[in-house]
Amino acid sequence: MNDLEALRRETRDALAAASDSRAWDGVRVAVLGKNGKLTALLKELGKVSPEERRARGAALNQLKDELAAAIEARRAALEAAELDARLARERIDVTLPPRPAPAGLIHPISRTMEEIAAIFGAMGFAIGEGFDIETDWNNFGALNIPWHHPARADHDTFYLTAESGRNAPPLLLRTHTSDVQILSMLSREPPFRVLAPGRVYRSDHDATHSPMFHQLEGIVIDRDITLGHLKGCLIDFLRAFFGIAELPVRFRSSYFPFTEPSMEVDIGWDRRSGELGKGSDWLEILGSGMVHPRVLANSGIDPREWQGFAFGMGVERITMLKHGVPDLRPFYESDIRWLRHYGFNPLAPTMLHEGV
Ligand code: 2NL
Repeated sequence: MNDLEALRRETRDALAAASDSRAWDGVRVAVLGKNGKLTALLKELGKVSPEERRARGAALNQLKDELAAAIEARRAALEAAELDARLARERIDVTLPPRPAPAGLIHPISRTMEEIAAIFGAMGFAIGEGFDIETDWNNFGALNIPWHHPARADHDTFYLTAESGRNAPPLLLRTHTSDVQILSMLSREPPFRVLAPGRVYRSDHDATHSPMFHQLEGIVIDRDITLGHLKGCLIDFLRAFFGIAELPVRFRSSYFPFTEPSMEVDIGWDRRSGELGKGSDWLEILGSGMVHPRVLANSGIDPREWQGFAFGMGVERITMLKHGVPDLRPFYESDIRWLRHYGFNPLAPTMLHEGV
């Protein structure tokens, strides 16, 4: 019976040493397989003398059950260990903060344009578009700007002489977005309300002037439009845009060739602290007026039937005021550090119900 004891030890040692399912299967086959050692011993039982056969048979069967149980137990232990290892390897910590995804930022100029579009959109304005390259007529002539007006001088306006040729009317880079209103008056049937945001160009370059900048103009054409409509509309806009319910607004008589009467619009602020809505100083924000009857007639609208008001503002200027941006130049430098400071989250878009 010593051979059975030896097989028991040998199998138990081999099982303990089997550290994965392949090694384990090797042990199983070597013991219980068709040519396994225990199988061989059982086959040899017939050669044993009848007196010994009973006892040896019982011992062999007991050993077979015991080793089969040990092999099965080792299989379960190896499987559990492999599962544990896999769970550890594939562990996901759902409490980890997500890796920041590069989302980009909205440029403050774009943000201001969106906010203004949201405010005037709620008042029923449509967005209009024109062309950066315009005719002299759409930029100046239709707007009642005379030939001798200083804005038409070529030290103020970029003329595209090569493109327009000697006998063709001069082309230029638009100096304001008024071309949009001219095009609107030509293409729409009154009544209408159009907002015109866009790039404009002037031959001017220093710390406070860029040769390209952004403007936003608006026009309302309807029957019986009065200065009261202009004032109510612009007061509402300025209070919504700067987020100050009682923001003081002052209308001051002025002159533009395309409006009559014309008014400059100021808001109250404190010059020393720079705080808007406080103090007793005034800050010019936009220009406005009742559309000149000649401008209406120039674009095919009968001034005896229709009238309206228009206004215009510089987008950089009001952005700087609203967000305390001290310098104009970084607006066009694409410096990511500046944008990180002054830019806006694209996932938190402009929404009017929160106030802009
Ligand atoms: C300013 C002043 C203004 C307008 C723009 C306009 C356009 C047409 C007819 C009449 Cl087609 N007016 N635009 C009117 C008044 C003022 O802009 O300070 N802009 C930066």
